[in-house]
Amino acid sequence: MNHPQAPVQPRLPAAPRPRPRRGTLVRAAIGGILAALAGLAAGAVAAALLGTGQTPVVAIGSAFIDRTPPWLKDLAISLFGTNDKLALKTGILIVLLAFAALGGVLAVLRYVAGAAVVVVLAGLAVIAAQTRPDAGQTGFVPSFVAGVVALLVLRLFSQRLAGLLHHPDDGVTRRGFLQLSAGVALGSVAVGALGNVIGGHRSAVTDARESLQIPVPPSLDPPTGVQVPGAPPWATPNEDFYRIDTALSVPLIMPADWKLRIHGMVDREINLDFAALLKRTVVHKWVTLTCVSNEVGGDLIGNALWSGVLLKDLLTEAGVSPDADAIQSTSKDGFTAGTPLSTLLDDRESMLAFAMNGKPLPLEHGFPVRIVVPGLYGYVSATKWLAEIEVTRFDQFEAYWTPRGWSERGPIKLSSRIDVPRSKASTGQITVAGVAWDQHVGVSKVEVRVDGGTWQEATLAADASIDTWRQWHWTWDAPRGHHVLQVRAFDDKGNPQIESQAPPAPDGSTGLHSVDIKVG
Ligand SMILES: Nc1nc2c(c(=O)[nH]1)N[C@H]1C(S)=C(S)[C@@H](COP(=O)(O)O)O[C@H]1N2
Ligand SMILES: [Mo]
Repeated sequence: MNHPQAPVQPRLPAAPRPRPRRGTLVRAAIGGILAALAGLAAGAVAAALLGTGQTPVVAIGSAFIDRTPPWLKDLAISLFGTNDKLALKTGILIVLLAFAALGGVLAVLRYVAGAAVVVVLAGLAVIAAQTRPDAGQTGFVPSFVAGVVALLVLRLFSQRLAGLLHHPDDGVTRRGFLQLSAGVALGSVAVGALGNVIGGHRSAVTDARESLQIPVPPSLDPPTGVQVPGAPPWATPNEDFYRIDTALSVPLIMPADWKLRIHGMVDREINLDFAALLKRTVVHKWVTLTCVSNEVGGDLIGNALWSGVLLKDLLTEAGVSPDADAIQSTSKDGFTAGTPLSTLLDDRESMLAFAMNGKPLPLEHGFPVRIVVPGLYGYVSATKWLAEIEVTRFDQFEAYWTPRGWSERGPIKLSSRIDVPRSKASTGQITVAGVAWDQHVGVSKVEVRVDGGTWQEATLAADASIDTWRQWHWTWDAPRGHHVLQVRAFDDKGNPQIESQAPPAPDGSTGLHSVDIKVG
């Protein structure tokens, strides 16, 4: 018997993989390069807007410099002299673009393959940026933005060019490629130019800051402070100082352009420029700044030596109306704070500060002039990039955070924090240490307890003034196992800090800082 005839399957030869023509590959490589340039331009704008110098090329370059052996550095300097940095950047750019060209070619054959090249390059830049000591929280953003933009543009190119694989002579696709290339090139130039303008302005302000001559404090040495390994120092270095503000990009103000107007309920309006400010009597004072958003145990707090001019002197000169009870201070970027006049006129030395730890204010911390008021949270007092002070009444205005759910007044609350240990310790005698603060009130005692046991008195470091935080330490004979350490502070009158837990809003967190320690 015959088997029923199986239907004949015509055996087609495998479809010939289109062999890309050289012209198509060249276009693909150009597409890859243009995608990378578009990404780099976007990254430059992001870096300029964020006020970090961390463009993707700079990030990679810096990481490279950190890892360069000395002999290679010497060789580079002997080859390129003072142009060694430019040479490095050019070199990095060439290597990046070479890989981008490869990515472009791969993307036409298979988009994911090309995309992978972009992801690896951008990923390296992100890692490089984020491992810089000055990365902050946003250091990675420009490289990330660059990667995303490059991926999108690469996708456009690969879609356009895929057609040419099959129909190499398709004129429409070729024209499409040309149009896309021209568009991306023009767009990148425009965006890159924008980044340059913003970045250029920033470097002009940075240069002005670096060449400023300001009255220096007699000493930068902290008047107090014990350094326990692992705990933050008593004096917070500028680059470690927490930063909180609503500014998406750092306001850039040339000292020569800075002006302050003090007006409102005063007898005489005062207009000050930076030179006039520096000619006045300058005070230098250690003050611990705290953010109202600081959670119990949090790190939105820092201590610095501020140099500036007393607000009391300026306001007295202006002649404040007896009916006024507040100032509304306004920054260059429109942020406002409402501060009780009493805290500016009493003896706490509230100031218009122009220097932080002996250096002109860093751009992020309010360059060229900000307010510092001991004892008040930053949101009701510490206006950075200061532009205007209006003497007024609290019933006449609402400052920035008040309609947003935060209290009109913001005196700092008594609080304390454990800095070491935070999670692990070895058995035996160990040092438990931290800080306690109640600015312009003062801390008189700190106590520690283990596993809810009896409170034991810690040793306080010498008192600098009531306007700074106070370090404390306590020796613990730590037994093996899991233990809970807690701290509480007392103010100058012997009142303990509030133990009940409250979140930061509306006027500052309360509760005791507890840490779980694994001893062993
Ligand atoms: N111009 C301006 N100043 C500002 C703010 C702001 O958003 N904009 N935030 C305030 C808040 S909430 C705090 S806690 C302090 C933080 O100062 P720092 O960033 O120098 O630590 O600045 C204050 N000054
Ligand atoms: Mo804040």
